[in-house]
Amino acid sequence: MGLTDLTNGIAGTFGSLFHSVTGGLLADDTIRLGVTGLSRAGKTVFITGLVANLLDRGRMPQLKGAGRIEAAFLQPQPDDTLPRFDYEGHLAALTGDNPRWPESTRAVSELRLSFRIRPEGFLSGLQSVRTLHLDIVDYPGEWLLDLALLDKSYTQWSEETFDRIAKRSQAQDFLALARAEDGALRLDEPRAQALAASFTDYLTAARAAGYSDCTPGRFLLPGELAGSPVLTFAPLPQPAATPRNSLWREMERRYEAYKDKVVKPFFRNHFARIDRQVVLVDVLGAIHQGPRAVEDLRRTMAEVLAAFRPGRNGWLSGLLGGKRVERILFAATKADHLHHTQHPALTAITEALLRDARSRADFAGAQTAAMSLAGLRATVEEMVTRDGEEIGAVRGRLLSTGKQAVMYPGDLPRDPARILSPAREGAEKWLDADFGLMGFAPARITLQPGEGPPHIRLDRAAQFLIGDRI
Ligand SMILES: Nc1nc2c(ncn2[C@@H]2O[C@H](COP(=O)(O)OP(=O)(O)OP(=O)(O)O)[C@@H](O)[C@H]2O)c(=O)[nH]1
Ligand SMILES: [Mg+2]
Repeated sequence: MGLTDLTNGIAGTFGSLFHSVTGGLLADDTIRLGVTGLSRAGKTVFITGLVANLLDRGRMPQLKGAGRIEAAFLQPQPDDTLPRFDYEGHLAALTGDNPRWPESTRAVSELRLSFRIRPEGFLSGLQSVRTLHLDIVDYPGEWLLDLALLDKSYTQWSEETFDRIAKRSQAQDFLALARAEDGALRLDEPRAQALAASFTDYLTAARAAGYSDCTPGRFLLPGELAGSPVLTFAPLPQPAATPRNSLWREMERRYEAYKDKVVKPFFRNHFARIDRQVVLVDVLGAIHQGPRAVEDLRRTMAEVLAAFRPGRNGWLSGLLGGKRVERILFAATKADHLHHTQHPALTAITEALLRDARSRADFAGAQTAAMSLAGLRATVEEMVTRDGEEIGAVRGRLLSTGKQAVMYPGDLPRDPARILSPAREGAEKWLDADFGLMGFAPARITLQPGEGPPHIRLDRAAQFLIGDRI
């Protein structure tokens, strides 16, 4: 190595050092964190609990870099046209004098939490305090299901929908109406509206009955699109001829407009910009409802998570252009219904339930993890004696009566197959057990200074999601 090489090498080293120092000074770091899950999965409670515990970190021992955070504060979000996540309103509901669960939200919203972080290590004297923004985006998991529509023509979508809902009691009124319709006749707007209304009624009833495959997603959450043509369509059997201006042709056109004007903008404006993702799943709720609900949840989640394997969808992979979600956390929510000794079983069932989808996401290069958590812990643990045996239970205040009650929901099997196999095989009931669940109300709490509301594993979740950047 000659002298010039040597000096070049040294200059190079100093150059990159200088660069990293000034880089730290100039550019603020931003993580865009998506939080999703099907309706009632626990998104609002999770975000509220997470933000409260990131602002006051007394209950976050597993967040390794917490000691370096000098300050955490809420700031105006970067997107001016998105509704802000109503953190203060939801926190007031959960921790007020008369604590209650927040209202259902069912739309996209955003919140920016910023940290001032002290540098550590041998460069700490050179680097000044840096800022990390955490932009949290809450959006319904049902919207990801709409991705599957992009690959389907109106004819395909109609056929598949009819196949899927043919046997469901909630769909019979709509099916009768749709079968009586002649799509070849000229469009009559009141008839189109009646079909769309009946299809929406079916979706609403199906969701209430515990089905999770209720798409198109925006039919249940129309917002400002209510009554517009993009939401005034329904599946129809294809008639032999489909002349111009026929009902069938117009339905097809509106279905395509839904894809172009509703589905694609969501993926382009929100989904494509997400760096890290939390997928919340109410596994306990489905187990409580029975094998059919578990199987339905498994199939729906596989479809939801297809969005994280963009290679399967040409349009989406073109949009992302190689950008990938870096980390995905799959979390079973409401784990405070179980004594902690049962949490490993719940996590194992969640992993098995999402197995197809998880390996896909892994394949796409994302780092994944699964855990059981509670955004707000509404219970305390208690040992009870049953048939002469000590078992771990939980105690809390019942939603229904306001009275204290002790609950033991049943023995979750260590082997997930004992839950998933009967579900796949279409069993009506669990063979050897019932999994009871009680609805608990949030407990009244008095917080010490520096402490957020009680939770389960929000610190581990935060460590996985943002720990490497703190
Ligand atoms: N015990 C307990 N219950 C919870 C927890 N998180 C959510 N829940 C229950 O689940 C319900 C739904 O939670 P949300 O956070 O509103 O769910 P979401 O996913 O935002 O629901 P939508 O806004 O309707 O899509 C709550 O009303 C509670 O009854 C938790 O950590 N512990
Ligand atoms: Mg919500």
